[in-house]
Amino acid sequence: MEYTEAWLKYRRLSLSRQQCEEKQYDSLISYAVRVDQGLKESPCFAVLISEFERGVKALLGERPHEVTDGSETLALAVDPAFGSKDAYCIDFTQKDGFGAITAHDVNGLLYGVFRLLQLVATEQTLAGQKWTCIPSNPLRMLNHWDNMDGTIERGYSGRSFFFADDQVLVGERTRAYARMVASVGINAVVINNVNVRSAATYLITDRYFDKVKALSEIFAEYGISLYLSLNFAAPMELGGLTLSDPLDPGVISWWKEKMAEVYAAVPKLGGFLVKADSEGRPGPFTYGRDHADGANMLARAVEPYGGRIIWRCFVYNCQQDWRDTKTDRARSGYDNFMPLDGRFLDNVILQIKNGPMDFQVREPVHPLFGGLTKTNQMLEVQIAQEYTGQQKHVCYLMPMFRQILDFKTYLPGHEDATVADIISTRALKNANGGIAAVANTGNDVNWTGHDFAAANLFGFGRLAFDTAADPESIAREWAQLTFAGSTKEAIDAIVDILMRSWPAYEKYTSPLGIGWMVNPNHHYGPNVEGYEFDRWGTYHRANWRGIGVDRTTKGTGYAAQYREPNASMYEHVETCPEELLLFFHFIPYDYRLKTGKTLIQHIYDTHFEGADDAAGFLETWKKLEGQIEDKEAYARVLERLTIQAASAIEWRDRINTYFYRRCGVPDEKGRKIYE
Ligand code: GCW
Repeated sequence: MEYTEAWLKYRRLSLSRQQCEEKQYDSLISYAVRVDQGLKESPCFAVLISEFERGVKALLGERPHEVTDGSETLALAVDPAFGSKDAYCIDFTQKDGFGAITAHDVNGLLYGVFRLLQLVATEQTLAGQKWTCIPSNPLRMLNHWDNMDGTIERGYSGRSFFFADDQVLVGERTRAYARMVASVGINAVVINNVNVRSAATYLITDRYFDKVKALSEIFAEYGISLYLSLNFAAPMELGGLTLSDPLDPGVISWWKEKMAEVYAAVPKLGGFLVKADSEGRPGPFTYGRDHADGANMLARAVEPYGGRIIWRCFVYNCQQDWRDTKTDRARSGYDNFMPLDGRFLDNVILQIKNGPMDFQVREPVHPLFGGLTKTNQMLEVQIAQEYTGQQKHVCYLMPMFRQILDFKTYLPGHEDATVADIISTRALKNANGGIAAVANTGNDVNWTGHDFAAANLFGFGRLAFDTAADPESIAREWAQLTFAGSTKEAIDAIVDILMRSWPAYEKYTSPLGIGWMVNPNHHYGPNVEGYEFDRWGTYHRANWRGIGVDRTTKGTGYAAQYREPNASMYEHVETCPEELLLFFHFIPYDYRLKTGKTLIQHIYDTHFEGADDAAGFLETWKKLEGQIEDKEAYARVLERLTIQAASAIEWRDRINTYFYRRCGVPDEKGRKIYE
């Protein structure tokens, strides 16, 4: 086996005929298609029918057949009057023994089919039930950081299945991937790393057009648009120009011609993702231009083809001096992009990381959300667990993402607008918006290294489709689908581990929102001062008195970038949410938290608790031996939980020892802290 089917196993149900009838699964066997002839020719249509037949056959043991004489028990229908793009409704309430999936379009019908199969696979009763699903976000995207040599930047699941040896790979696994992510509603994928170097710069040349086109066509069958990351210096590297100034007429016409060529060869391309002026990548700053100049120049070049430019806001000074306490990396996104609000063209979307730093286990929400009022925006999260255990530790991120999506931004004129309202285009009435995740897949047999990390891939798709979805329900559904055939006790335990995993990871790593404390470069494992004297702007400022960064008006002023009342909330120690206390304030070790504990005691306690939690996950798993049907998955998870438990102890001891040595205050409970 080269790869698992992940949550698409469709294990044959062990229900009696009567149970199937009670749940109304018998109505899946004869179906009629109510779809216009033109739409039937769309690449996605054949796929959705074959998915439906294949899934029902696998689950119920009988292949459904199409009827045209009105005797069907299930209708698969496209009705453009229903909902909006990609929407579907699964309805088993209309008349006895009859069901329907009605979708706005063919892609919506594909999503409806996958969802119906997932409902059956988890043995839900269809009779009398209705599921109406209108996607929250227009764009539901995965960003792969795959390099053309086959490595993956921040990849923890093996090598790339899109590239090897500077070639584009198109094969069975491409299709299996597209199918898997489409089954949870993903509709856009960037296949190459945002750091576009060497061969990847040539993805927009005839060296790769055939393969890129083939890939885009497979993706299209699953309703997915292919996007590429772009090198801003391509006019120089490919075109032999002496500059890539976005206002230079030669550069402008080079891009126009280039895009004409690209879209002639790959007409289905959705557009491009751009990382510019960030961590050494080229960009408009070199020419004294700003990011609106850069993004709009490209946007004009792709506009005739319906293309989009997704422009990242991860722009900061990575040559900082740790002695400088005024420059604050957290401020940089807002400082660079807020003055440009309103200048971006309609087919530009700014892609903003969830927090102002870089995917730490806890960060405040990026202040550009709610700041920008006239700009298309996308949220960028990271399911590749760069800073959350690198898929060796279990860290289920949907509870974190829900908090981010639900954050109230106080967008002017829309007092209740959350991040979800902004990116979905509901609050701003933008042309474009959505959510992207840095992907966590590779060519490992289980796709994601840790079997449990697939819950983040599944969950991200589900949450992107429905930003109000409940993380625990998502986890349960994922566990039931992936570990089909295992005991109820096992499923419950998996859900419990997932739901406790982010809090556990937060407890045994850096405290109260301060972040970092990881080993430089690879970012795995504890190193309290690993980034303290470095150039990356990632400091915790711990000394003998306390720890934390003063980001109030007396400090770097970052807190003031938020809309009121958020700015005041963060400005004052009393109102700052405690989980972010050290992000915003320098706090003495003897400061009393709301629990009545001192800061130092809180640090000790959480680190002991977190390591105990990780040990508990392993114990639980050991007790489940024999209750997980897939023995190989059981063994893989056992190995990872063992690594995590040991690593959590290392984190606990290093952090506790560091602070004990700093302040000399002993643990009230007298537990072992190394001198
Ligand atoms: O800080 C980081 C990661 C880089 C990544 C960058 C980004 C792709 O460590 O590996 O580069 O974020 O988001 O651009």
